[in-house]
Amino acid sequence: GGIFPMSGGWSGGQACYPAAKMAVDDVNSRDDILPGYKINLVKKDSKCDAGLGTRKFYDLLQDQRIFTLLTGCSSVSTPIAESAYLWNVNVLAYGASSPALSNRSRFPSFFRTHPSANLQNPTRIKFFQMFDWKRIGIISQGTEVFESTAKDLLARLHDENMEVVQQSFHADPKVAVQNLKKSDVRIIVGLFYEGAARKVMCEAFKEKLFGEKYVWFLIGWYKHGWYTIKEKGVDCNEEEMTRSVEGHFTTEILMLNPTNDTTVSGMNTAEFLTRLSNSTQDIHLKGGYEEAPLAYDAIWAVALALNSTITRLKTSELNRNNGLILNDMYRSLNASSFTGISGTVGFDSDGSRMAWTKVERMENGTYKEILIYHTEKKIMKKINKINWKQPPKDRTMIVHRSLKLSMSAFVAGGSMAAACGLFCVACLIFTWKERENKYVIKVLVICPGSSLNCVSLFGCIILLAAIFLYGLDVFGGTICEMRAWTLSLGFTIAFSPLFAKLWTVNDLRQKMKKKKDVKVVLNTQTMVVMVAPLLLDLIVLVTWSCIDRLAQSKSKLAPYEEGEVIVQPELKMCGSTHFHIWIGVIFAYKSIQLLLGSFLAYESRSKIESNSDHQTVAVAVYNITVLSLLCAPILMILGEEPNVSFLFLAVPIIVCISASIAIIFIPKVLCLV
Ligand code: ABU
Repeated sequence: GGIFPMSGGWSGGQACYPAAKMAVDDVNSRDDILPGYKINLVKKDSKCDAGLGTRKFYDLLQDQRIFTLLTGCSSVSTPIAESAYLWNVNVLAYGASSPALSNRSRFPSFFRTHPSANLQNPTRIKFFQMFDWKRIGIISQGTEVFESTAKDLLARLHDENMEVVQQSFHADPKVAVQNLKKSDVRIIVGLFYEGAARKVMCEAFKEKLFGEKYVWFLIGWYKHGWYTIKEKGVDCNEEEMTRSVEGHFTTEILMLNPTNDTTVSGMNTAEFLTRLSNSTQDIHLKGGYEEAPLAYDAIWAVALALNSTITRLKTSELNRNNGLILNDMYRSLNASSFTGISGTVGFDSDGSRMAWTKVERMENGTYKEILIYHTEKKIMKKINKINWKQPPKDRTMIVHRSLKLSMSAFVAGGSMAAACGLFCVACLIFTWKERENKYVIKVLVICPGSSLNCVSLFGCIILLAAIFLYGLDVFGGTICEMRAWTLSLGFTIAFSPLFAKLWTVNDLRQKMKKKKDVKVVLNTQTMVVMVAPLLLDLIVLVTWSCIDRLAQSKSKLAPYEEGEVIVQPELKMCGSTHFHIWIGVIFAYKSIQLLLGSFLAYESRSKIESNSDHQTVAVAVYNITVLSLLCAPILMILGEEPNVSFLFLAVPIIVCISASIAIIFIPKVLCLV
C-alpha cells in the first residue's frame, strides 16, 4: 500500500508516486528479484492530512495482502506508524522528516528513506557562525515534525551560546510574527509546511519583517513557485509575496546520490532523472520532486527485503494474519544495504545516512545554490557568492554617540571671549592709569566711581572665564562646580558695583536736589549694597556645594535610525538632586537685583547732575537686564544641543559685557582725545 499526499502542506506524492511506480515496474521486470511474484502498489491520497491519512490506512487494511505501507508527510506517517505494528504492518516512509519518528519504542515497525529534519540544523548553525549571527528567531508550526526540529535546533543553538527567540503557531501566524518583530530578531528560521509558509511570509510582509535587514531560513522542499499559489486566508497579492520572500535562504538535505555510480536498479542518477522527467510533464515543478529518489529507493528496499523474506516464509504465510511477516520483513528491512538513487540505503534510528545539506538563496525570484555542507565531516563547499551589499546584523545595533561641543563653536566663542577679555583688561589699565589725571577728574570724574568700575571689570573677566569653562569637557564633576561658581559670582561681581553706584546716586538725589554739582562718595551704604549680593551668592553656592553637590552625568536623548543602526545620543550634563531648585533660587534673587537696578536707573535719570558716570551706568544696567532676562530662560530650554547652548551662553555674555563697557568707558576715553 502507498499513501501519497497529492496536495496539502507537502504535496510530495505528485512526483514521488511516479518515481515509486517506476521502481515497481523496474522490480517487476527483473527475474532475479521476487521470482514468481509481482509487486502491486495500491495508491491512496492523504492530502497530507493526519485524519484523512489514517482513514486511508484503514481502507488499505481491508486487504490482507498489504503488509508493508509506504507513507509520505510526517503528520500522516506519525499516527500510522504509531499503530501499524498492531496490524502486523511495517511502515516505510519516503517523505517523513519528523525527528520524533526516530524512536523505535514509539514506532516499533517504522523505517524511512527520508532523513530526519534535524540534519539541517548543524548546517544552519554553521551558516549563522559564518556571519557571526548570535541572536536567532525560530517560528514553527505547532505540529510534532516542526516542534521537534525546533527543539533540536534550540538545544544546539544554546550549546553554541546563541540567543534564541522562539515562537510557534497553529492556524494563524499573525501574533507569532508580530512577536518576532517586537523581539527585534533579524535572523529567522521558519519551520512549517508550504501552506503555512504562505501565511507567515504574508504576515512578514505586513509587519515589514523582510528586505535587506532580515534573513529568513525556510525549508527547501516547497514546490516550485510556492509563494505565488493562492492560499485561503492569505490576503497578500503575488507582488507582495514575491517581495516578501526575496533574499530568503533554504536548507535541504541532498537526496540524490552525488556520485554517478550504477545503483541496485542498474541505473545511475542521471538516467533516473531522465526517466522521471519523461514520466510526467514538468515533473520538476511538482511537489516532491526532490524526494522522488527516496520514493524510488523505498520500493527497492521493500522489494529486496521481501525477496529475502520469501526464502524464509511459505506463500501461505505472506499475509497479516500472523505476526511472522511483520517480524521477518522487519529483520530484512533492518539489514538493508544497497546503493540506491539517493545514496547508500540502510536504516538506523536517526536517519543520518545522508550528510550533505544544501543552502540556496532566492535572488531575483529564482533559487541560487550558495553552498553544500557535510554535517559529519564538517566540510563546506561554496558554490556561489551571496548577492548582498553586506551581511545584515543579527539585531538592531545601538551606537552610543556622545554629543560634544564642536571645535569650531568653541574657537568662535572662545576667541570672541578672549577679545572681550582684552577689552576689559585695556579698560582696567586705562582706569588705573588715569586715576590721578587732574583733567579727567575735573572734566569727567572717574574717582570715586573708578574703583567700582574696576571691580565690575574684574567680574566681567570672571564671567568670560566661565565661557571657557563651559567649553571644556574635563575635570568630571569639578567642572560643574567651577562653571556654577564663575558664572554666578562673575555676574554678581560685575553687576553689583553698577547697582551700588545707582543706589548711591539715587540715595543722594533726595538730599541734594538743590545743589548743582554733587560729589558722589563711596560710603558704607554703597559698600553694603555691593557686598550683600556677593555674600548672598556665596551662601547659596557654598550651601549648594555642601548639601547637593553638582556632578556630571550622561543624559540619553531621543534615539534615531541611521541606516542599519539606531543612534543613541548622549549628552554630558551637570546636575544635582535639586538642581532646578538651586537654579530657581539663584535666578530669583539675581532677577530681583536686575529689576531693581533698572528701576534705580530709571529713577535717577537726569534728575541729578552729579560728577558720577551714573547715566552711562544706567544705560548699561538696562542693557544687562534685558539681555539677561531674555537669554537665561532660553538657555535652559536649549540644554540638549551643545553647540547652540554654548553659543547662546557665550554670545549674550560677550555682547552684554562689550556693550556695557563700551557705554561706560568710551565716553571717558573720548574726553581725553
Ligand atoms: N521532505 C518532505 C518532508 C515532509 C514531512 O516531513 O512531512
